[in-house]
Amino acid sequence: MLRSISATSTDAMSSSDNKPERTLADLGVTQPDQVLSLFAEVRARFDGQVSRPLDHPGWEILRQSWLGRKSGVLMLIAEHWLKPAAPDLKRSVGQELNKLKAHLETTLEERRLDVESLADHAASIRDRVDLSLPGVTRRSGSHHLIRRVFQEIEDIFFSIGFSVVEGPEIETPYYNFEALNIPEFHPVRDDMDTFYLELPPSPDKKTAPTPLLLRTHTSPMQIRTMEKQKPPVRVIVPGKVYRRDNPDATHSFAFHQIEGLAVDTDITFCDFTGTIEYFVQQFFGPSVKTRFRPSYFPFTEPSVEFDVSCPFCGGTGASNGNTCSKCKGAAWIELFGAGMVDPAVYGFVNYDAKKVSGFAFGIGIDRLAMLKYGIDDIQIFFQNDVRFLRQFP
Ligand code: FA5
Repeated sequence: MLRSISATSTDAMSSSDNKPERTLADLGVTQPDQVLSLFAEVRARFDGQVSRPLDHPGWEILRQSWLGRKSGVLMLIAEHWLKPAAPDLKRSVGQELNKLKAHLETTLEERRLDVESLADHAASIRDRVDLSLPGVTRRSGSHHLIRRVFQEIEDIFFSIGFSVVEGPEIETPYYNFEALNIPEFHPVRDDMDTFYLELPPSPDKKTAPTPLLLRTHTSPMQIRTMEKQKPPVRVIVPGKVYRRDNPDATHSFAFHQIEGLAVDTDITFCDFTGTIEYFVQQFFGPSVKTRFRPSYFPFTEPSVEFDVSCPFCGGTGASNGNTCSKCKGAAWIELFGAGMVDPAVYGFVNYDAKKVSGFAFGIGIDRLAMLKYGIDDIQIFFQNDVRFLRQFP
C-alpha cells in the first residue's frame, strides 16, 4: 500500500523550517559558502520527501509544494533570497537556485514515471485473468420428468408413423362426453366428474351459455381430429387433463395423458396389439411382458385394460424374498385403457363405420413415469422441489 504524501504535504515547508520565507539577511547569511550550505539543506529536505512512497495525487501535491507558482518553495526562495540578496551574494544564490530548480524538475519527472509505472503494474495485477483458476459453473435447467416422458413416448410413436396434435384443455360436454358415446346421465360420467367454468350470461339473457368444462381426458381430440381429417388417421395427443379426484399417492386433480388414435380402412385388432406391444417394449425394455384384460369404455368396442409384467420384480410378484411392494404380489401392473374405436363414434364424425376401423388408447403419463422411474407419490411432480427435479438432469 502506498502511503500518500498528502498527509505530510506541509513538510515541504514546515513552520520550524520556514527559511525560504525569510530573507538571507534575516537568516544571517552573508557569505557565499553559507549560501551553499543553505541550498544543500533545502535540497536534502526535498530529497527526503521525494524518496517516500508516492501515489499520483501525492506526487502532484509534492510538485505543487516545491514548484508551485504561488507558494512553491522555489518561488519563495526567488522572492525572499534572490531578489533582496546583497550584490556580492546574488550570483551564488542565482546559480544555486538554478541548480536546485534543475534538480527538482529532473527528480520529480523521474518520480512521475515511477509512480505511473507502479500504478500500471498494480492495475495489471488487479485485472489479470488467471486461466488456471476453476471456471464459474452455472447449473443449466432440464426438462421436467413429465415432459421427458412425453418426449420419449412421442419419439416411439414418431418412429411408426404417428404425428402429434394438441387440443384445448377447456372443452364442451359434447366433445368430452356426448360425441364419445357418453350421453348425459351415463354412469361413466361419475368417474369423470370435473370442474365447470362459471360463464357470464349470454347478451340476450334468454339462452343459457354453452357450458364449458376442464377436459377429463385427451379423448375429445379423437373427435376433433376425425372431424378435421379423413382416414387414414394416426395421431397421438399429449396434454393435461382434470378430474375432481381427491389427491393421494396415485391421484391428482390435474394430471397428464397421451391419447393415441389410428383409423384406416383395414386396421385390425392385431395391428392394435402389435402397436401397443411395440410401444411398451421400446419404453420399458424387451424383457417386459404384456397382457390384455377385458374392460369397458363407451367409445371403444371391444375395450381392454393393458397390463405389463411388473418391471420391479421381473414379473415374479416377489422381491428379495418378500412380496413385491410395487405390484403387491400380482406380478402385473395395470398401464392404461384402450380398444377398437366403437362404430357409434364414427357416426359423430361422418365416417362410414362399414368402411373404416381403428383403435384408440389413453395412457396416464404420471403413473407411467412413476412406474418407470420408481417414484412412489404422484404429488411430487407438482411440488416443484428442485431436489427432486435435479435427480433427472
Ligand atoms: C380414460 O381416460 C380414457 N379416455 C382412456 C382411453 C382412451 C380408453 C382411448 C380407450 C380409448 P381412464 O379414466 O382409465 O381412461 O384414465 C386413463 C389413465 O389416466 C389411467 O390409467 C391412469 O393412469 C390415469 N389417471 C386417471 N385418473 C387419474 C388421476 N386422478 N390422477 C392421475 N392419473 C390418473
